[in-house]
Amino acid sequence: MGKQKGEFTINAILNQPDTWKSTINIVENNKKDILSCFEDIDHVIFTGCGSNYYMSLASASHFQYLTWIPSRGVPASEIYLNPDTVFKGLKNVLVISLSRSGETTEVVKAIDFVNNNTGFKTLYIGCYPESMAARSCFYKIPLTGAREKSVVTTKSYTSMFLAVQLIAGHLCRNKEIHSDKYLEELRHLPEPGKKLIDKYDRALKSLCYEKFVHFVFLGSGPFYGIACESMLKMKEMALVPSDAFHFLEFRHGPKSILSKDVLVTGFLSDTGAPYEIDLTEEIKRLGGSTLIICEKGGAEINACADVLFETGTNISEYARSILYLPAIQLLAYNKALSKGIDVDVPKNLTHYVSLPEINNVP
Ligand code: F1P
Repeated sequence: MGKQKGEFTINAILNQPDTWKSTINIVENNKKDILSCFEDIDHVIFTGCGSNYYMSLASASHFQYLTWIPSRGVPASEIYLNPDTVFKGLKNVLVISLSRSGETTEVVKAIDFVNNNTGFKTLYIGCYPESMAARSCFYKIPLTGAREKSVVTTKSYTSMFLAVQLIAGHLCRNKEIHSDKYLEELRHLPEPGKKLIDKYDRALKSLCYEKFVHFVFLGSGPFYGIACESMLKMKEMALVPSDAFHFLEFRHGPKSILSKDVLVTGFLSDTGAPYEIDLTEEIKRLGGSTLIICEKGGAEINACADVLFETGTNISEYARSILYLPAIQLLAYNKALSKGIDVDVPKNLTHYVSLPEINNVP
């Protein structure tokens, strides 16, 4: 029998909690070596392209919050095109390259630049230990179990991000976080992950995604990088316009696009919830449609959410953010199917971007 439309992608989405288990084993079994990469490190730069640039943003906010090591996410190209804007004034930097393939040209060039010009150490996190990026980095954490047949990244994203979160948990210095509890929450994510994927899958059947022509994703703190990745998934899979903003930024111009055909998804944070709910009420008043994803609803949230996805896990917000992504991966997948798109063959995209040399440029 031939392959079903989108089969590779949907399998990767549905099976991701099993892949998280293998990620947890790899990080925990190699903990000593992995943590040695961070000895005497004062700054961390996360870098990558596409999804993995957005993972860099999410990783930097989680990493700094937990470890108190100043951290930043930058696109790989900025490292060799504008190095002073990334490195000037920094000492003892670890550059962490996030790349599923390890073959993306900008990522490889960024690592070469760091190796040849800075004296800083580099760490590869991705799925291919023999790739150019992995071979050029000083350290590597190969997550071979997270490889995907699909072009768009789903389970590799959440697995690589989980690896970063586990490392941050082990290096945790934030007194507000109980690191043992945080690590336990991460190690148990596959269980609620499975249940939630099932729940989202059923809930999405009653969402009329066909009618929406524009998707907006809002998130603050731990959820901004997740909002950006959601925006990219919607573009790559369903070929629809999509945007991502820090939650409260939506008031400052972007709200002008609102109509009932625009679906605004809000990832509610614990700290910002009152402000985020207030903005969601405004979005409703201005005629937008709303999907709220949060840990727990309530009267106020119910009143402003057209659709509500509750995780209901009792997991702290910095540990549960990857549980929000499968909802959007499934939304994008279903929106694509409703348009007759085969997401396994996404328009204009390849597994990674390989560029020819351009003469006389950095
Ligand atoms: C990065 C990437 C993907 C994107 C696209 C092209 O690849 O930009 O994020 O979905 O298909 O490649 P990699 O560096 O993680 O291998």
